[in-house]
Amino acid sequence: MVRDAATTPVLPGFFPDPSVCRVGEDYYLVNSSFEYAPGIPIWHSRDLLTWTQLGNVLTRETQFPAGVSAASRGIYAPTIRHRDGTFFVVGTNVERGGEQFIVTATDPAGPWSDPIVFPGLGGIDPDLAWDDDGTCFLTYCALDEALRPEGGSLPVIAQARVDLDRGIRLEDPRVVWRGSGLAHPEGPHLYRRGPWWYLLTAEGGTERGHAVCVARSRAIDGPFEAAPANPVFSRRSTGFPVQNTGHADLVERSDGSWAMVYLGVRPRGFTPGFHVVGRETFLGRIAWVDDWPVVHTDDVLPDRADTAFIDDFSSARLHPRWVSPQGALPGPHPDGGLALGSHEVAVRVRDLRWRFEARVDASAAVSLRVRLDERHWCEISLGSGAAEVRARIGPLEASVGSGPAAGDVVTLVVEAVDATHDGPDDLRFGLIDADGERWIAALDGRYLSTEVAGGFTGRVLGLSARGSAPARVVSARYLPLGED
Ligand code: 6LW
Repeated sequence: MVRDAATTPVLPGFFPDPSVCRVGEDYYLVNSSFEYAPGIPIWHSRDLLTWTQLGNVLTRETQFPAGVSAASRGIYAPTIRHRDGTFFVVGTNVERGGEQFIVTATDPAGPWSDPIVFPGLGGIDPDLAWDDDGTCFLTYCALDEALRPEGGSLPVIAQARVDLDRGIRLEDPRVVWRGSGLAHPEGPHLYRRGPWWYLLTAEGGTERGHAVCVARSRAIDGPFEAAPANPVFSRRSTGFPVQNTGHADLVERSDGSWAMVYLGVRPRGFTPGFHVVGRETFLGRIAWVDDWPVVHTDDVLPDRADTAFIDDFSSARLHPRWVSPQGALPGPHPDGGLALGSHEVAVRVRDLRWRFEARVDASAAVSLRVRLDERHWCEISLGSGAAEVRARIGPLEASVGSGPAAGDVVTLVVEAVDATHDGPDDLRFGLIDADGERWIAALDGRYLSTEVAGGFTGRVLGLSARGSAPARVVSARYLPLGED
C-alpha cells in the first residue's frame, strides 16, 4: 500500500509542535511534552521520513521539576537549532509562569545543560535565530498585556536580542508581527533564504481552524509583510482525514530543497469527530514561488513507522519512550521487571488500532490505565484474585465490569478496536491467566478523546501499583492492529 505523507504521520502518536534542524545529513526533531517527564522527546533521522528516538531533553529535576499542577501544563512547544557545534533547545515551562528557557548540548542524545531562564519574556513558543553578525534573536508568542496597549484578545509575536553566554536579554521585547488576522498567532520561527527573512507562524488555534501563515522582511527584526496567499497551509473546512494542521517548522536539506514538519490530528467517528492519539507530526515539502513558500504534501512514505515493541525492562536504562505524568519513573525490581509505585510509568499510544499487554506479578495490586488525562481514563486493576475495569469521565467514576483472575502472573490486556457506536474506537479490557484469555469490559473511545477532555495531549498507557505495596511489571508488549 502506498502511503502518502499527507495522511500518514512520520511520528504517529502524541508528538505535537514539531521543530527540526539539520546538521550535515542528519536531522534532529523535538516535540512538546506538557506534564510528562522526562520532557521533550528528541528524534534523529537521515531522510525526515523515518525517525529514531534518541532520548529526552529534560531528564533531571533541575531541568524540569516533577509535579505539574494540571493536565496540559508543563513544557510547551520547544525549538531546536544548531550553531557552531552546539545544539540549542528553547522552550517554555508554563508551570513557572510562562518562562522561556534554553538548554544546550554538544551531543543531541544528551546530557543537556541546566536551563538558562530569560525573565521578562512572558509567553510561549520561543524561537532562536542569529543574524549575520551573530546576534541571537529570541522571537516568541507574547501573552504580556503590556505589549498589546490597544487591547484585543490576541497574542502578538514579539522579539528580543539575547546574550546566550551571559544568559540575559539585551533589550525589552518589541512586537514584530500581529499575524494575518486569524486567532492566536503563535509558534513563530525565523529563517534566512537569500535576501529574505521569513517569519512562519501558526494561526487559527490548534483545533480545526489551525493554519500556517508566513510573512517576510529584508531584516530579521522586520518590518514584515504578509504572504498574499495566507494562510499558506490549512485543512480547515475540508473533508480531509487529517485536520488541525499547523504549528510548522521548516528545514533546508543539503541539496537546497526545503521541507516542513507540522502537526495534524486524525479525527474519527460521528460529528464533531474525535481524535485520541493527540496531535501528531507530519511531513510536507516546500516549493518556492515568487520567493514565497508553497506547501505540498505528496511525499511517499517508504513504510509505516515501526511502532511495535516488547520491553522486558532488562537493560540498565529504561527506554526513552517511557514517561510519567507525575514525573517519577520507577526503577528495576529485584526479581526482574520494573518495581511499580503509585506514580504511573506510561508510554504513548502510536496507532489508531492497537493491542497492549502487560505481564504483571499478581501478588500485589496493580493497574493498567488508558489515560487521556487525570480526569479521563479507563483502567483494568488486578488484586486479591480478581480484576476490575473502572472508568473516570470528568467528575464521574464507575466500575464497568469485573471478573476472577487466577495465577501468580497475569497478563493484563487492552485493545483499541473498531467502534460499535459513533465513537473513534472501542477500548476493550481483559486478561490472560491460567484459565486463558477473556474480555471483561469495553468503553466507547470518545470518552478518552481530546474533543471530550480538552487540552493538548493524547492517550498514553500507564502502569502503577494500586495499593501501598510496590507492584511488579514483568514485561510490556505493544503492537499495532491492522493498517492505519
Ligand atoms: C503551543 C501552541 C500550539 O504552544 O499549541 O499548536 C500550544 N500550537 O503554539 C501547545 O502545544
